[in-house]
Amino acid sequence: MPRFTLWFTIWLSGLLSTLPAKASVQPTDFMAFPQGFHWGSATAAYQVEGGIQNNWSAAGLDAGAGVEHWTRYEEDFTAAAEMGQSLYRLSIEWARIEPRPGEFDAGALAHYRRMLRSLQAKGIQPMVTLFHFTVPTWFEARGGWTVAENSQYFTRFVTHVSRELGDLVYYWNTVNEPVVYAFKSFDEGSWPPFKKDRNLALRVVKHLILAHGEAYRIIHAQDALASVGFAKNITLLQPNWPLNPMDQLMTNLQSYLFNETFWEAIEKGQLAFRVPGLEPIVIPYNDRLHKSMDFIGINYYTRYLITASGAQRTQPGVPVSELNWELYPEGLLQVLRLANTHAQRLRVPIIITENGLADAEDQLRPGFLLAHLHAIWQAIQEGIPVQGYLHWSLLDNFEWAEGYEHKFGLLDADRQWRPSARLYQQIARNNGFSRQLLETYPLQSASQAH
Ligand code: IFM
Repeated sequence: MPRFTLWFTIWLSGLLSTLPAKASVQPTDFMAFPQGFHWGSATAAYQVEGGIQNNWSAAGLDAGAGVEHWTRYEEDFTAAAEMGQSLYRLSIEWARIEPRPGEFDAGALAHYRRMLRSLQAKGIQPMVTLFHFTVPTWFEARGGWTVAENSQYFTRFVTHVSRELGDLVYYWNTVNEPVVYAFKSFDEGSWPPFKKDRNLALRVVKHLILAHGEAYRIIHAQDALASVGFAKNITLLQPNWPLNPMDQLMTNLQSYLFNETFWEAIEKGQLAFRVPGLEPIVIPYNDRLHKSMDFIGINYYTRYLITASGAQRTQPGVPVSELNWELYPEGLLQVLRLANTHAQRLRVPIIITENGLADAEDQLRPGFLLAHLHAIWQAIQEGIPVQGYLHWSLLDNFEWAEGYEHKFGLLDADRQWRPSARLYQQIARNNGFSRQLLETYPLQSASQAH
């Protein structure tokens, strides 16, 4: 192909990728979900439990008493069950289980067993996350995820937990939003250990990819039938000026790094990511990594527009959450189409492991919820195998460096149901929703606002 034609084709396909997702399916009178579809919600230990000493509390970002989920889990799970939820995602706090290297706390483990049993008694299947941004202080002191050899400590923890809790768990997430963690903690420097070194961030991505592969094999050695994946944040990234080839180029680079490296490494069992001036991520073929994924977990929140300099912008004048994240439900359909290309290659289903927004007044959440569920329903009509939706979050919680100000919960910290919790209950119990309901709670989306 002549060089000009090649560049023109690349540029044109970049341009076309920025068009709003074309709905292939129109809403029907009742949008039914497949039988057995999982309705649920997600939390993470440090954000809700309270009383945890780890690298965050040591770094001055102490979640304190949390929202006392550690002691109030019974009533929280009762609320989830009443809401019609059948899947609940929680994380196991490594610092509780292994407060000192090699010393495992049987009491903490027994407590998590009680929590898992309580879920099961209420007809809710647990999904357990093993690394959700927090580590014990002793692990951080040894260099944490920046040191390749330290992964052995994580795999020792995974071995212990999967042996002790495996009989109660089918769904596992090895890691949560690994690339977000790597860049917040080691490039942006806003999360512990507050480093600003892009090469370190890339190294952490590499170590987390490899740690995932090991954890996958360890869990499967305990239970061949377990379903093991990881929760990957996928933000829809589009060029700020769709006609500008430099914006397109930077978007492609960021999409690959932030959204696809993990999936690609697992599909091929190897990775070679090279950007001039930065440390490459090179993983030679590794059979423990190859195809180490039983489902694709997606955390979807928003979209960013990417400039040639690499900045991530929010379109001005569009509906946003309290955290200024654009509400862009159409993006979820686009993300699901992208994920489906990987799901087809690996022959695995997809689960939305997180989706939600900060909205204390619950003004946007009902429309947000319905619009995103509508996008999922459309994806399912297109044949994309989405098997579950977990709302972030069941409860208001500790939003990392932002603290407690922003409210993501279906329930508030006093366990009052927000109106959207009732709405979610209605949807989960009916396994779908009517067009009339969808139209009752419109969410003015970004593309409509243009
Ligand atoms: O609170 C976080 C969660 O821990 C990971 N995903 C995004 C959520 C909202 O920021």
